[in-house]
Amino acid sequence: MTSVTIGAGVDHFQEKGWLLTRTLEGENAVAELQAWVNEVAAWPDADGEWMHHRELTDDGPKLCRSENIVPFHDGLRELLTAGTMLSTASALLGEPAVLYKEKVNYKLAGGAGYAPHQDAPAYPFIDSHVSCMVAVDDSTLANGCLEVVEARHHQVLPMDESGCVRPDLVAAFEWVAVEVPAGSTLWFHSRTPHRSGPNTSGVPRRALYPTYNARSEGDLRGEYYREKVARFAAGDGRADGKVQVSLIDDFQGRSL
Ligand SMILES: O=C(O)CCC(=O)C(=O)O
Repeated sequence: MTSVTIGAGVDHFQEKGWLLTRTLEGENAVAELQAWVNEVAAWPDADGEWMHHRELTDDGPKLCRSENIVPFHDGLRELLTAGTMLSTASALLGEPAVLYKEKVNYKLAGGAGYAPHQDAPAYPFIDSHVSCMVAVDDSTLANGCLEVVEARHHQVLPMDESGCVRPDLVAAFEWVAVEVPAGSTLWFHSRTPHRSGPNTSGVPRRALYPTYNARSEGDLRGEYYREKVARFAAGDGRADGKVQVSLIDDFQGRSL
């Protein structure tokens, strides 16, 4: 897979809190990425290794997220832990980066959206981190692309009881929908407010979401997943009929 470099995008990222880059060039590279994600989706539900989560849609249960993937997939490990992805994360953090966590959000037809939130409160152990969405399929308004608030990445905002941005702030913000073509990447700061709607189209909106932290804070990926599995096992989850996929309650999907 070939990739392009970030260039002068660092200034845009610092000012706005987000940046769109092209990660994969050519139809073959996108088709290969889609094939890799199909492979992950076909993995069986496993004990304590990768994690699959499912949501209830009007068409029945559907996969909504897979996590802890790179130890088990060579192609995705190479894409997310080396090359352009790692160098872009390092450029945006201003120091060498290391992968903290990774997931696929599938948002298949009829899949649910995400309430307005910042990622920072969901990530224990690290202060300096950056996330992105690598579009596996074209991400459009109809299938639930991300919406961001520009230039509001300087502080953690007041939250409601679910860990999402307080409704009065949500209403006051100007939300910008960012459509992302397959093979491109939307980078966003860990404090950039973002949300997304449900997939009301007939086509999937799959995306990879790697998060990177400054390597100077340590390689904490293993610790993150140990903590997450422990919190889920301890029932530190939702009792409101929604699926718990995160350490905050941003996902709006119904549980099976
Ligand atoms: O995939 C989406 O639509 C939003 C994902 C998101 O914000 C998250 O997983 O925290």
